[in-house]
Amino acid sequence: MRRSAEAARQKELVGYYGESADREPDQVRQQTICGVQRKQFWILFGVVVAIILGAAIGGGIGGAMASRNKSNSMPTSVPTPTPNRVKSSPVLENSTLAAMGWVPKDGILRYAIYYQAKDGHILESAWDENSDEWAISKITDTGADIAFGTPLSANGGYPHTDLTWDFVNDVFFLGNDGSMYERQSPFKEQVGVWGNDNFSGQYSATNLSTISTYWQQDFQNRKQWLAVVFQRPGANSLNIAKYHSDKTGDYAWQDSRQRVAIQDGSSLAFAWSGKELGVRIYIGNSDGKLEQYYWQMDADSLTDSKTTAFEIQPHTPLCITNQDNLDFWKDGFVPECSEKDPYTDLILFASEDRKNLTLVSWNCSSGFIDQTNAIEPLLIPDRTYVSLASVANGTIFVLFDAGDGPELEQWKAPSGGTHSGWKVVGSVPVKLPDAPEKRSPRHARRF
Ligand SMILES: *[C@@H]1O[C@H](CO)[C@@H](O)[C@H](O)[C@H]1NC(C)=O
Ligand SMILES: *[C@@H]1O[C@H](CO)[C@@H](O)[C@H](O)[C@H]1NC(C)=O
Ligand SMILES: *[C@@H]1O[C@H](CO)[C@@H](O)[C@H](O)[C@H]1NC(C)=O
Ligand SMILES: *[C@@H]1O[C@H](CO)[C@@H](O)[C@H](O)[C@H]1NC(C)=O
Ligand SMILES: *[C@@H]1O[C@H](CO)[C@@H](O)[C@H](O)[C@H]1NC(C)=O
Ligand SMILES: CC(=O)N[C@H]1CO[C@H](CO)[C@@H](O)[C@@H]1O
Repeated sequence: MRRSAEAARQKELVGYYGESADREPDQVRQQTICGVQRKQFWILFGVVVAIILGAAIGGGIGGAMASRNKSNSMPTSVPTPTPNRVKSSPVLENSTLAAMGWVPKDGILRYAIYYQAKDGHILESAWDENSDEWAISKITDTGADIAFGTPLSANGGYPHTDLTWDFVNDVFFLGNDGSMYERQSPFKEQVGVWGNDNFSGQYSATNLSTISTYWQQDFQNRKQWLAVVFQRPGANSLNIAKYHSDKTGDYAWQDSRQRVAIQDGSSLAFAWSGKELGVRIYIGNSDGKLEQYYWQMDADSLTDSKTTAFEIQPHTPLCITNQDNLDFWKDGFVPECSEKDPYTDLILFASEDRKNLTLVSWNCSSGFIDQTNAIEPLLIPDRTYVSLASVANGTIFVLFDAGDGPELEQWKAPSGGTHSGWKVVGSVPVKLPDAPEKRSPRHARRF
């Protein structure tokens, strides 16, 4: 599947939709593109979905604050008090997590994970399959407007659904007054440079909002949709901002307000879609239950709601990854619905005290099933789950606090057809290269 091929070394072109609003997009742009030698053509059959979505849910670490005052318990050994200890983690205690995974033109799988440092900066841990190493860097500028504990979501794609462009990473976050930003790299054709792109400043969300994004690209028809879901003040609604382009042009961001029975501060997460024009989205409904909707992109409608029995509180860490059942189903019974819905959604979310996680799977033929026993070996006691983020094909990133501030771990779900075999891939470094390595408080430094 992952053919390594030499990508044509092409000139980078002007930044994506980061320019003036009423330009003649593709025709004008096309001439620039034609000036570039394309040494290779990439032909994609069918709908190629280049989606990477990250959902991250904010909020404080309620469980960590829980009182240990057990008045009627037996006197036990008192843990050594550590009142003013500086935690060695450089990550903000209530940071959210966003993740994206993609296989670009060079055929090398990559991941990028985003989280917030104690000084408010947003950091990236980036990995590629070739080097198998993580590189940590800052993606924001000193003095940038970033809310502490901002929700984060990350996504990526090829500008103009055109593979001759460089793949861009997009990170979404909130400023202090609630306005939303889209941080992009490469920015205006400069590799390694981050800048605020066109979505920035156009919308604002409540300080309770979660942000989740979805980017679907159809290279055969040169069509794409980039969607950002968030909440504005006021109960029972969800906002979806949508950017769309096709062969004839690209259209300005527009948003719709969906009236659904949703919690204020609901956790929000997109699932991977097997369909061209629709995608599932998960919310916490106003009865405190996890609920699934189907969002039809062109019609902007939220339909086909399925309420589950699973309880979910506002801001609960929540993420969804997918299992591809096609190979599994090929060998046996193939449910008719799998043609449109080939994936199993693996839905992972924290308990109210954030000390535990629940895993639920869903697919079109069997509905929702509690699979928590499959992840039990991975649930180490005395961890507080701070945030969760996922990429496609069963990879999940877990931000937890075991007493020394947030730490990051990578998990992998089994591939389709089974639920057993979850494993911890390893820990993901979160310290900037110039950060002190020593854990001793003497050397600890505030970021
Ligand atoms: C997920 O799997 C699909 C199908 O095999 C592949 O095209 C895609 O690149 C994979 N994505 C990631 C992030 O692993
Ligand atoms: C996150 O923590 C920071 C620093 O402790 C605090 O200022 C901020 O209000 C918190 N944000 C949320 C959303 O809890
Ligand atoms: C969110 O906004 C409300 C109303 O503006 C304010 O009372 C509250 O303190 C804010 N919360 C945070 C975490 O900033
Ligand atoms: C976590 O939840 C599962 C399922 O509800 C339960 O079996 C398990 O004992 C819980 N673990 C902890 C540490 O509370
Ligand atoms: C979904 O499909 C798979 C087949 O791969 C099946 O084993 C599984 O039990 C189904 N249901 C759920 C909820 O995962
Ligand atoms: C393509 C697109 O979304 N363009 C927008 C860029 O931003 C301006 C406002 O700053 C909008 O008016 C454009 O529609």
